[in-house]
Amino acid sequence: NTPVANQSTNKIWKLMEKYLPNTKEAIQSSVVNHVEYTLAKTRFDFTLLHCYQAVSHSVRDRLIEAFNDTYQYFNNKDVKYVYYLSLEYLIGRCLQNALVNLELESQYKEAMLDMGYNLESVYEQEVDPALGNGGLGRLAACFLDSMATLNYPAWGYGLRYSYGIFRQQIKDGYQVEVPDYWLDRGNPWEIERLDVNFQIKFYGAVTKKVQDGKERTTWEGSEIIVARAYDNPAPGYNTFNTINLRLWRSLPSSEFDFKSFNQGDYFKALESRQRAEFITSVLYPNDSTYAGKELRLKQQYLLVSATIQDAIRRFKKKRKEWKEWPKYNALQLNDTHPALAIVELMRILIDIEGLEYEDAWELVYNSFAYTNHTILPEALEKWGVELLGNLLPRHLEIIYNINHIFLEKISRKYPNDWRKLSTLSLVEEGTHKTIRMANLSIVGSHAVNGVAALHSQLLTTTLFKDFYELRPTKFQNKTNGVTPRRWIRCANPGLSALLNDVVGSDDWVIDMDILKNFQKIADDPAIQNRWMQVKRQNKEKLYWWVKERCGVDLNLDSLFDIQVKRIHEYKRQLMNILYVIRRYLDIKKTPAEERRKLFVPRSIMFGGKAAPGYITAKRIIRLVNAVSQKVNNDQEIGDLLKVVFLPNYNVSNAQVIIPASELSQHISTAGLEASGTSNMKFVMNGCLIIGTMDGANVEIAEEVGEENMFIFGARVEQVEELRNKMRNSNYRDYFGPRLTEVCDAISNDLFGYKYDLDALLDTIRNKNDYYILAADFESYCEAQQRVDNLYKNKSEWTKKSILNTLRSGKFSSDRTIRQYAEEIWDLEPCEIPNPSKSEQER
Ligand code: H53
Repeated sequence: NTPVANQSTNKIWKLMEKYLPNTKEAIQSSVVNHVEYTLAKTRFDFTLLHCYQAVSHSVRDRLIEAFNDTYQYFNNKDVKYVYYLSLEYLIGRCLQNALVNLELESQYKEAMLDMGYNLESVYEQEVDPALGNGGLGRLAACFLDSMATLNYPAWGYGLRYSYGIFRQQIKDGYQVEVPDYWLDRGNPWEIERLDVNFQIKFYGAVTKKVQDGKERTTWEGSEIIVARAYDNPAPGYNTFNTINLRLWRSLPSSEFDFKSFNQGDYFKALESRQRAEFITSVLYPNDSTYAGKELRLKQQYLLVSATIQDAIRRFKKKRKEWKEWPKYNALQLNDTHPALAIVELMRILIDIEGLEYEDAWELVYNSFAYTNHTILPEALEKWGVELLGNLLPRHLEIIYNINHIFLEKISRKYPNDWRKLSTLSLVEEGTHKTIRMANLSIVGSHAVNGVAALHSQLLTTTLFKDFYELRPTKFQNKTNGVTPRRWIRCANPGLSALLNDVVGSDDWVIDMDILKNFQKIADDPAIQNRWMQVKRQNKEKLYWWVKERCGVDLNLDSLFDIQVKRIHEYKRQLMNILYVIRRYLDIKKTPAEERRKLFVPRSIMFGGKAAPGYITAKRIIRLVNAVSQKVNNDQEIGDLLKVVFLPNYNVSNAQVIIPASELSQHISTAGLEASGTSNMKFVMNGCLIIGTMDGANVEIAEEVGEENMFIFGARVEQVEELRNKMRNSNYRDYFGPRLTEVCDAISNDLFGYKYDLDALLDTIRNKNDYYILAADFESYCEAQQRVDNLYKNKSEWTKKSILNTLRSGKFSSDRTIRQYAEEIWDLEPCEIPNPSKSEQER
């Protein structure tokens, strides 16, 4: 690949230095070029989908210019990088986001309209890349947006699953999972890097040899596959910086099963090639529970090994000494899923680069940091030593080594404290011996953080108490955040225009804190009116969405009350639907002429996926649909109450649902939701929260004021006592009369599906009600009453809605990322000069 002659390469470079112009004509010609030359379409077989593809390619061209320049610039400036390692990225649709961030949306809108296309309907053609389950994956996507926008030199690393999270259909009220082969129409956003491939080894054996008086360990894997890079540019807003999300895909290596080929066993050899491709084929659909499957461990190791090899290759190009590794590299673990990266870097440094153990450890320790996202015991990853030792024998050995050295330190510090030794150990002893990935992550990292103040505090006082006492300065808090670019600017154009007028510019898009300065507008009747109009338009959009997908006609004057999130017992969708039944029964009991006076019309919506194996969660969906069926068809009720299950909740649907909501529910058992992030999106969009003092709700209350929310329920300190009270007592003693009546109605088959629904109720009746639903039910009902009372006063409600938005600045992921960069990564921004500002012809 040597260039033919210097002169001609210079010529190429000169030509490449030019940027695509963004005039209407230039945009149109680039779109048309892609229609003709990339898609090879004629005017006779050209559809809206092709239009989307051509527009996306044309936008991608512009992204690539920025993306190439960005890393070139970073490289020249010799910067430190942060590597964000995550098994999940829930990025959602790309086209609008890219146009907004490149500040080209209006130009494209005009150019497309002039050719007869409405850009919004073009957006609708895009399928969501849904390579994540819920909060953790969406957080990673918001972080990429903020890292790019704040000009941090960053790389996102993940896996390119062929199947993202399943598509949810509702059949006869039950969830049905349909595979999401999101790549079937191609993916115009990614850049396949045919030349970026790394070998990944599995299984095999470890051997020790003495070389020059030193013991050298080598690991020969017996299965070798390849990880290939697919790059996904992530543009910043109001900057030319565009960073990369590099996703790995597993492929067979060329040497793959050479033996079978040579022995003429063609089919056996092909079979093993397919096994290699299978590794990145599907995302595990569990949120906050862990699947101890070998395939999942292979996925984790593939991400980790390819990423570390890539980072090392990049570092080696700098020709620095190894001791400078932490100065140039920060590695952030998004939960314990990529925790093997710690071990993989140790292995390479010791076995391949020949570093001494202690020197290698120092580099690892100073570059790694770990974010914990949950204290739920069922989510904590523990790999059986047999499984781990079989798949990655050398890694298990290194883990034992790390543990040995660590426990020696502990026993020197706390002699004979067996309890401490056994809780701190990386190894959980027992009939089924396991490796605790959280302990490994803590021991191997210089910083450990929780994702909201309450959660971080709980980590240090409960789950990681002993680690905290050992080294308190290691533990930090980084309250989550969400990007205002996607969650206001893209999702809520009406509110964006209003905020532009209030502020006098669109500066709030990169500096949400300035909104605080405009709080006096909350009382202004003209602003309030406009605010209500915006909400009304968003409600209309959702109205049509619901009508089309659920066949339900909502009352636009009703209160839009929404709970959308993964279905989980701790999130207590069950409490919400039991309250809906309560309300239904109360309406029925009230004389018809008094109903409208006493009850505010409500449209109560639920949405979210249940993990395919989580039966209780699936029954909750069944109950919501059973209630919906009954209530929506009850002539007596009319539009006073509607209940809807919104199918297939995902990022693009969230962008319609959230801006339309007036009340949103974040009602987890105190102490169990680490942070929550949709609560932040709702608040930004002027939605009032009904919620418990859990996760980031606590900080939202601090920022917007408790008087602007509907807080209820037990506080975290009270939960254990309430549980103790219920333990070994009959549910009839702890159910209040209101809850009893509701459960009896279900058991008396008012909604049908008695078998499923009784089994569901048994989780609160006969299983000691671990999530203290019964204990919180009364105070929840009271909070709901306060909601009704306030909604009757439109002006007061709107005032609170406005204040929620204006005081939500803290929850921008820009704030979060700045804190990570300054307090954990020690990372400086590096902004590349914007050519549009220096080049007139652009
Ligand atoms: O992570 C979110 C939190 C949320 C928490 C969630 C999460 C997952 O989505 C998956 C696994 C896990 O351990 C935690 O439940 O509270 O907001 C982002 O931090």
